[in-house]
Amino acid sequence: MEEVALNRTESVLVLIAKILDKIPFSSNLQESVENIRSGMQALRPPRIMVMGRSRSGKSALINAICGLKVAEVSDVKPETGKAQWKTYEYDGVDLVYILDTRGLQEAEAPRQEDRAKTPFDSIKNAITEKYPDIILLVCKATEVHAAIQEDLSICESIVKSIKKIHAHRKFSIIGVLTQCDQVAPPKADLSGNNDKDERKRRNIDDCVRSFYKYIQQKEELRYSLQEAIPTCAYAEYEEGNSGLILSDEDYRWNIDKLVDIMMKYTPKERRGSLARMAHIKATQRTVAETIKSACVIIAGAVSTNPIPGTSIAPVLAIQTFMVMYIGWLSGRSFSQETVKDFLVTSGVAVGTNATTIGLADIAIKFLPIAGSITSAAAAAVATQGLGDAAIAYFLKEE
Ligand SMILES: Nc1nc2c(ncn2[C@@H]2O[C@H](COP(=O)(O)OP(=O)(O)OP(=O)(O)O)[C@@H](O)[C@H]2O)c(=O)[nH]1
Ligand SMILES: [Mg+2]
Repeated sequence: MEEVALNRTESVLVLIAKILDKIPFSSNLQESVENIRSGMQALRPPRIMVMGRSRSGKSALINAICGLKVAEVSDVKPETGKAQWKTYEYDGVDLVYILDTRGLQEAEAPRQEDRAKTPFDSIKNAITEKYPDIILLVCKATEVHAAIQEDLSICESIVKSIKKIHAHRKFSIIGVLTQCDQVAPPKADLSGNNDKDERKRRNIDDCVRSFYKYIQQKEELRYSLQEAIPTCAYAEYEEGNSGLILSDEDYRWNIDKLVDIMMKYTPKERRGSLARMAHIKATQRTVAETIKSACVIIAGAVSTNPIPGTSIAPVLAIQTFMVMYIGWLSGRSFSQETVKDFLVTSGVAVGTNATTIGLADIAIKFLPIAGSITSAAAAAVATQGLGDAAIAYFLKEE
């Protein structure tokens, strides 16, 4: 019975929550408890709000950050429709939630398809429903001086609404200058060393300074503005859904720096999901190690306590959670399937049929006495071994 229940993702989380609740506050396990709790909180993709004029390169930027073609880059006509949180996925797994507020300049004009009176209302509905983790304020480098004041005024009223609705939340605004390859002189190389290249970079720096200054002039934006950064997002991708970036056609510039900045200003408990989205192995590994260490400590501590209301071994629940989590960090789904895949493919469960493998198999492999472990040390060692194997499997260096 327990196994059936545990096969469901939420049941694992419920079990873990029960285990953590039983641990007395202010014990020396508190840090590990907190790390697991914030790990659980982070189990949703990051929410990124992208504001910018039509054709400024918002969709291209999202793709460049993910390193995948998740968003449709519009070729000629600006897309219309209501602003809503959209899920972008890879391989059928949710990666990131984007609120794309297209065409700021048109924001005041009513549109028929939308039940809300104006696009501004529909943006307001979306942000009432869910607050953004981070806001990217996008402007095409060559349009910095092209009447962006009005755009910024609209951004300001949107940000004001977010602050009113989600008063207790903190969020950061990052200014992103896009399409910097288009800044004069035309043929210069963004990372090159000759005079022309340097002239291009100086021009880009000028654009960044102006952009930053313009944003700062808006009071509501000033306080949340962290940095402004120039980028180029241009790249070609494989055909089909969520195609991978083609390395021969990868002209991205400064995107890694943008992701670093996003990481820096994202609350700690949300960094894992950001690293997952942007495929940053180093951060994924750091977060995985933190979760693993916490799980090892908690597994050792609770190995002899039964979970109230079930006869499942707490160590088993913690190990399952840990493997699911490390798999999730690598971009898989947070599910039993991910655990099965690891057990079968990594050779941990040699000779076991992939379709029938269950938690009992994990227990047999890693717990000296499946279901009723009695030694804290053995539980910790088994969990450590499993965690290391999962990190090696899901987050191996390329
Ligand atoms: N040269 C160059 N072109 C870019 C870059 N980023 C985007 N583009 C091009 O700019 C055009 C618009 O890009 P999108 O990403 O669709 O712009 P958007 O802001 O999402 O547009 P809407 O969804 O219509 O509001 C496309 O033709 C892109 O290929 C860049 O960094 N460099
Ligand atoms: Mg777009």
